[in-house]
Amino acid sequence: MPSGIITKGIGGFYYVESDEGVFECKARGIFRKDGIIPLPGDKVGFTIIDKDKKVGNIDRIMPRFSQLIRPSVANVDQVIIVISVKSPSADFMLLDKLLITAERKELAAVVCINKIDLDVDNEHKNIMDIYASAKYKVIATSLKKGIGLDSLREVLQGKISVLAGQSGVGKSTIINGIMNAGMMKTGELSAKIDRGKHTTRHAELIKLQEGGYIVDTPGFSNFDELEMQAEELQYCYPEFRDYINLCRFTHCSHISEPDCGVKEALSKGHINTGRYSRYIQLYNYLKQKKKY
Ligand SMILES: Nc1nc2c(ncn2[C@@H]2O[C@H](COP(=O)(O)OP(=O)(O)OP(=O)(O)O)[C@@H](O)[C@H]2O)c(=O)[nH]1
Ligand SMILES: [Mg+2]
Ligand SMILES: [Zn+2]
Repeated sequence: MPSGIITKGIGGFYYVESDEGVFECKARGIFRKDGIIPLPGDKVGFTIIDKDKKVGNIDRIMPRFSQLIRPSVANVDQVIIVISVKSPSADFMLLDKLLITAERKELAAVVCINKIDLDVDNEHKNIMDIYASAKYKVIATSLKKGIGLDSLREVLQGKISVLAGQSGVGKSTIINGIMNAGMMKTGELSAKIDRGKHTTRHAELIKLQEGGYIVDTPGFSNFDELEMQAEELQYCYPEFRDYINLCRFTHCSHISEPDCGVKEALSKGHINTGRYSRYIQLYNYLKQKKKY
């Protein structure tokens, strides 16, 4: 049975990319009965109905190793969280919330600081240090100047990646830039239409030349509420992990308890104060939310 990967689904049709080309497939009723709806990113087995017209039928969906709800994509390997230093200025709370969500879903996360051409004060160096010390991979890019595209391409290669982040930071521009890299001259933004507008309702896997797929998402200023126990939040901070077992109390919240390993690390500068203060804000928010 030929196999492939669903790149998009529209109106009951699924586009399956395989060694023999892209097939327009329907999914047999059994999926509906089982409550499984095929998703972009699904690895599938399919039957060829018409080889010339490239029409087929999906018979099997391979087990998923991950599934995102928004966007609805299966088998995502990593999230690339895009921020910009200026226009719009970086929303660190949104960035941290997206990183926490990635941790909760056990997805790898990469921070991409875009528009560094506007960053006259070199603020991005500082942001890079903060998130690198929080154990994240950080890339600085300027699509306008064509900076950082090689690092980005290296990170994306062979993986299914989702781009996320605030509206206007340059997610769609990054995808267009990666797609036209060969044709795009330095200092010239791609004139291609905004893909984001087309992916608002239907997530689409965009194939990369060097292997792998990328999924655009429309930006948001309001993030989904975090859904977890306040006590679990600490485990979503990779830079806390080395210090949590040094706390005197097993159930230390790392806020007001004495002999706290995390606060000790904070005072020595091993943990960033901004990250830590947003941790407290989110912790209090989650505690408070539970009462209602
Ligand atoms: N100066 C500068 N502008 C950029 C850069 N990258 C993108 N832009 C511009 O930023 C604006 C927003 O870019 P988009 O790619 O539409 O942003 P987006 O993140 O997809 O936004 P949403 O789809 O609303 O979530 C556009 O006018 C881009 O030309 C960059 O590196 N430098
Ligand atoms: Mg967009
Ligand atoms: Zn502690």
